[in-house]
Amino acid sequence: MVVWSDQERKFINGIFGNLDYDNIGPKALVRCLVVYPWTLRYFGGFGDTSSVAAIKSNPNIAAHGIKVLHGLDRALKNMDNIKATYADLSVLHSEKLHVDPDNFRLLSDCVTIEIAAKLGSSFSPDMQAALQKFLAVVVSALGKQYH
Ligand code: HEG
Repeated sequence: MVVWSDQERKFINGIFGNLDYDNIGPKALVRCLVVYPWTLRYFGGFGDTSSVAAIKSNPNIAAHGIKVLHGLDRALKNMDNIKATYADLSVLHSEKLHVDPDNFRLLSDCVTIEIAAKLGSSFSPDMQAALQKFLAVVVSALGKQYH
């Protein structure tokens, strides 16, 4: 079981409590799709993704970025039981969507980068450590149904 210190909980709740989901969600997903273009394969039905400009201005991609980021809310509300919290979503991504689980980490790194870019110098190393620990637990839980 994952143990969270009071400081980690404070950092994580502080980051997400002040987060503009509608801004960071699309940016993180766009970054993932541009930097790791093979992740585009799951979004064939989302409309034009033929260039960086098209990906950036695609409303379906933006909406999905917001949805994914809100997908983290359930972990925030269940910090002490993240694995069970993602059981259904893990089954969906593995058995229905066939998303390669390596991609969870790529997207979560893009979330970290966008949060860092937004927070600038106030994004301290120990805040980053708490955020990346949180995202690593989410990634592990999402990958659970694969093994
Ligand atoms: Mg996934 C659907 C969350 C990574 C591709 N993703 C969803 C949904 C949520 C979610 C909440 C909606 C589920 C539903 O409709 O019931 N995704 C989520 C999280 C993370 C993640 C929290 C990791 C941080 N997803 C992820 C990655 C890919 C991917 C890395 C592909 C590279 N997700 C994907 C696709 C769908 C979802 C293709 C279905 C989209 C649709 O057809 O509407």
